[in-house]
Amino acid sequence: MLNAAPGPAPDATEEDLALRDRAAGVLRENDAGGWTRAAPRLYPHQWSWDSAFIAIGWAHLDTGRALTELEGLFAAQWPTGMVPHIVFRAGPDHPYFPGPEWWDCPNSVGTGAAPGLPAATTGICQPPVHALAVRRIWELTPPAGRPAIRERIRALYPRLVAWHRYLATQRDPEGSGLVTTYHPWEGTDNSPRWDRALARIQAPDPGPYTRLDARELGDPSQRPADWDYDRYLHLVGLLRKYRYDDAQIYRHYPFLIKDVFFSAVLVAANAALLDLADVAGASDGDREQLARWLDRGQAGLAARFDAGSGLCVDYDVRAEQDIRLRTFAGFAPLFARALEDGQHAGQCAGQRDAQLRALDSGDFCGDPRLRWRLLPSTSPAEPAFEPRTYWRGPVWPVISWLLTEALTALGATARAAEMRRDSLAQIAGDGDFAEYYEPFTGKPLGSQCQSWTAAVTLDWLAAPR
Ligand code: 2M8
Repeated sequence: MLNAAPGPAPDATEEDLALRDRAAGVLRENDAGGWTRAAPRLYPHQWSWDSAFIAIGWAHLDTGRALTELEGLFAAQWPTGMVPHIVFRAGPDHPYFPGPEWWDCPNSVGTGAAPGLPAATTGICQPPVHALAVRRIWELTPPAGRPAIRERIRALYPRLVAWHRYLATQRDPEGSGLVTTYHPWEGTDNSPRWDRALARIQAPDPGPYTRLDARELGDPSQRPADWDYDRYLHLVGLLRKYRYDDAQIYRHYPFLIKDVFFSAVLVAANAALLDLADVAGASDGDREQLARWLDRGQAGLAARFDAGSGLCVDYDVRAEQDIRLRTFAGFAPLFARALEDGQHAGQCAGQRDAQLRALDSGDFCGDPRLRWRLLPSTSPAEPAFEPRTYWRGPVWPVISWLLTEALTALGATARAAEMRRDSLAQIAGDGDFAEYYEPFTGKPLGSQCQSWTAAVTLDWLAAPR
């Protein structure tokens, strides 16, 4: 556990306290009343994994408010158990493209979701960070607040289990322990991990559409290309055609990826739900099921580990091909935080050391050109690397946060502390809680006042330096 008490760390400096105030100010400013905009202008709605990180930030200010964030998100959960990637809550004054009409989920029959869908949503999902957030909320709840928070966690817990069940079954019909993703928007949009799979897709002209993102940022080079967007929209059209029915999608749809990063988050999240089992009064059946999913996930990641590179390898289900690229996702076994105990301990100990070596190698954090020794989203040694373009090179604080948590859990506490210090220095520098950072110059990029950046800042600041 990193931060056992709410509030700033006991050894916080004046600068830390000022940064904390600013981070809290971003969450308060983006608070839309029980839910938080992912960013004030670029992302005006409620995003799934953003909400989880945001709840971690809120937990340092008000654990009740933190839980409200997740309760609102899970109120939009689909009958299948899927937690949608966006809940469109902002209303017409806050335009976002593509909006609910592109997804047309209320007319989806395959899921049985419509017409009883509780909210306008998209029809895909994002990494399941939510259980990590609930665990943090519980850790930070002061004794006097525990009875009320416990009741609310008890009520939310079955929804979390249903969410994990959806991922472990509908998204893994092979029982491989690895989650199949359907769309680049299921986490790391224009990561080069998807390039080959997208290049195979013959996207017919999607017709005229107006992107708001590039206009909002004023610099299209920081965003996915139109080539990407044509394919993203084409894939949404296909998902609509298959009525968001997982069985149909699996049969006909062209973009199915065993995503090792997404799978790793599920492993860590299953462990978090097991940690919360007593608090939530989980049944024996749920506990056994969660332990099985955790074990299967760990085995699935171990099977995708490449000893030569020390990295974990995604798999393109349709093309039946490995996706061998040096990106942050290669550290999936670290992100899973489950390398030391359990059934696969022997196998995993070797992987842990290899991963730690790869992390600080010249391909990643050991590249001498880096402003800070922080993990870039794509290795600068990779031909696809672009230092300013979204998930193709920049450093993302939320990924750094998942990594510092993982390193701490795995006992690499000195490296975790260094990464936390560097991340805080990065955020405290230029800019205003940027979405992502140029790895060589440290320049803030993307949206400013990004909620999840402020949220992880609050969490980092609560840990002793
Ligand atoms: C980014 O994705 C959205 C689409 O979902 C976009 O580019 O418009 C990604 O970084 C995603 O992971 C994140 O959840 C979202 C909101 O921060 O923005």
